[in-house]
Amino acid sequence: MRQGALVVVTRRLPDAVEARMRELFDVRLSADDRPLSREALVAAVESADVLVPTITDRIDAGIIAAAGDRLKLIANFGNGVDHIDVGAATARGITVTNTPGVLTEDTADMTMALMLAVTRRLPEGARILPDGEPWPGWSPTWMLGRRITGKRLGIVGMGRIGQALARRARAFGLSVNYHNRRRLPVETETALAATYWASLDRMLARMDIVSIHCPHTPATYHLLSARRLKLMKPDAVIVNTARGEVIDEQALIAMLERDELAGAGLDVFQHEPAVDPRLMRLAKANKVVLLPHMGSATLEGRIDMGEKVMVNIRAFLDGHRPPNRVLPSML
Ligand code: 8YV
Repeated sequence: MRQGALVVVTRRLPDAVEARMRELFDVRLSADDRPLSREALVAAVESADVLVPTITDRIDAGIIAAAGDRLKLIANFGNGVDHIDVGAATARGITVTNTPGVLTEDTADMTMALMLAVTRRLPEGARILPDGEPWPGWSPTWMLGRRITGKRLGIVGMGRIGQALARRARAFGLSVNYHNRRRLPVETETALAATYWASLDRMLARMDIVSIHCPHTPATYHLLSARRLKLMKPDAVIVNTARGEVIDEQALIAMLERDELAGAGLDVFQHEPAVDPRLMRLAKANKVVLLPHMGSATLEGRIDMGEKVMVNIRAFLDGHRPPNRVLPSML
């Protein structure tokens, strides 16, 4: 890697991260924080030695093909890399890194928050007083939600975030169930009091709450298909803080409209940032809670993500293997 390698960052990052990047690298930062157009992204990969993208940049095979010979590292600001064609990058000798581990707890917190928001009707309740509706006072039968203690939680994808959710869920008195490509070691299962279901279908049919925590890969696209969603109990709730593509969103919407599921808490969508208008209508009818991809949105988390990005770039520029390399075989 030549001296004075140019690092191009596609979005604004926390001030502390940008300040440190200026000290460490010859860096071109985003002035206006707008998602880059395809043309702007092409221009970025033509001139950069290192690109720092986010989920808002679609780095497909076409973008990789347009990259200049200088581009050697894509240091993603984020954990999921489904917006990057890692195979195409690797084939061109471009290394890809991500930021695992530092958004685990924040995302698990947000999952619990969404779970409670749906079951205890938080957004609906929180609007009543500010909206100026007359409130005659407490009533034994008004605004009743559903208890989560004693219910069965099914975690789809038991990696770092799934396990962090399991720890929280236990404290809330939920029974923890999970489905994963690989069964966890027995010590981990015991520590989490988690029950493994080899069959996702069977697990779905028994759960009160299902929460998605697997990455989006070709193998998990619409993992929660129309057929599988129909296996769920009509009073069950689904929560997704992973990727919209893991659930067949149209099938989910149709079921929610027909009251074939009790509710959903969604932080991610299949065509982000576009959100299906039918979902908006369901939210207005208080059948779903929608968040604009806020799972990892804490200042601390974003600074930690920036740190990881910088460590990966520094190691790479100094000729070392960056700690958070993503290989096609990992996906
Ligand atoms: C990130 C996420 O903030 O890291 C991830 O995979 O989904 C987000 O919470 C986002 O991807 C930033 O690129």
